[in-house]
Amino acid sequence: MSTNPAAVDSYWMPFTANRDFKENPRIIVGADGHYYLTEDGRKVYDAFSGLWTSGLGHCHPGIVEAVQKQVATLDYSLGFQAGSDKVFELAEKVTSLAPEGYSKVFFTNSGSESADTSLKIALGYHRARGEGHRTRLIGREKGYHGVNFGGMSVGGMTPNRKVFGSSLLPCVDHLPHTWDPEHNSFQRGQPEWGGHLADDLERLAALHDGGNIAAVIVEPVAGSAGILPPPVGYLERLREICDKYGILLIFDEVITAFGRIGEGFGAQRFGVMPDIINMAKGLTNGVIPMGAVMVRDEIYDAFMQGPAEAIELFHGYTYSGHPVAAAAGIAALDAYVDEGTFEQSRALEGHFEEALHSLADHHLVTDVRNYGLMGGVDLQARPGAIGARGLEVHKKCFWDEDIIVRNGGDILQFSPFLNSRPEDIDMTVEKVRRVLDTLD
Ligand code: PXG
Ligand code: PLP
Repeated sequence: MSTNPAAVDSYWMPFTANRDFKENPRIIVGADGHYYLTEDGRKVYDAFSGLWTSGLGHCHPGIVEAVQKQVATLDYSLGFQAGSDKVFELAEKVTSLAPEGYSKVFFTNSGSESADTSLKIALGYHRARGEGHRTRLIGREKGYHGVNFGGMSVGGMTPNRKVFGSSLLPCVDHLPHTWDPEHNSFQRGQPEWGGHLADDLERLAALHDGGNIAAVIVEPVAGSAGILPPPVGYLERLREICDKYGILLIFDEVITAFGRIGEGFGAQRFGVMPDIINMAKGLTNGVIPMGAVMVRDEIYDAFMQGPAEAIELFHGYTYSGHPVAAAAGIAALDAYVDEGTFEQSRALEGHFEEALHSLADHHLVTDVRNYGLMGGVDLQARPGAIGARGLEVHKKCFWDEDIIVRNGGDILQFSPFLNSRPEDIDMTVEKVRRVLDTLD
């Protein structure tokens, strides 16, 4: 059985080389636990756990049951001026995983929407406090905050920006990224070198006056750009400088939340508390699209003024707090706690690091980086064909080794299930090495 060619042709795929894909489509029809089922009847191991989404594995029984029950009970509820019981319950559960001081959650449908929501909340917060002149937003080179206009503007992935350059938001600057192969290649965990790069925020504060800057947004560990852990002291320094000038610090934890780096949130792992935390992906284990923005109490409180019957934040999505997504979220968060998922993830880190770095001796590998259960392996680009070698690894892994390995250009990315077994990690690395050995 195979999907008919007209159907394949009808779909414009996201972040995909459409013409190349359609020559030999990789179509997935089912999933169970740590495996996908392909259209040609193979079981394919998922070494990327969805798209960083599905740390508990696919079709988790507790989540499946919660979704099935919810869709038959309350399929949709308006979320403006009324709301489903499930979304309130989920909000409380999210805050229960957070450090003290974060007691309010706004729901979105994706990480991209979370990014734009967080930037709007930052601007609204300053304005509500009489500092509406604080309009400048600071992102970081190689940052990824989704693909909507706000997130794209503060983001720093060149291919995602270049076509839209003249339409990006004004009043945005970028901190330098922290990857420098001369100083921190083949680094295990956090690099010792690079903490000083946070001081660039002082330079921007001097240039614009820190009092004009609304927010700084960073991923605690940059994900999409190829897994760039923060240098030692870097996040602490950002927090200090933000405090000095009254700038809000936003952590985009779309990847790093919910156990990917061994805690509920990366903020806890690094011991650095931002003002706003963005999340998505693991919030529902990827089962139903959902994102969220969690804020410190004083941010919410700043909006709560004026007549009590007036809307405080003119922002929201038709599907904000969708009851079926909320039910999936509740079941996912319960599973994380009941199954000890964050502890499982933390216990696997050391093995994952060793296994991934065993690829360092391969002649095509130019760097290996890891933090928590996030891993990146850089391949030497084929001359004149950037990204071709990475895509070839992805395709050969799929067809010849029955495994999904994600490539972002020539960077192989690894996002093992949080409840993987050590032998699953070894098998992944073995298969990747076998494929690398076939490349010219
Ligand atoms: N912020 C961060 C930090 C992300 O990692 C988004 C925002 C956007 O989320 P949505 O749900 O709108 O896609 C992301 C998403 C990869 C990969 O291969 C990473 C993402 C998505 C797809 C693939 O690294 N990150
Ligand atoms: N476009 C139009 C014409 C709409 O009516 C709406 C929502 O009502 C939107 C866009 C926004 O859609 P969503 O709330 O799903 O983001």
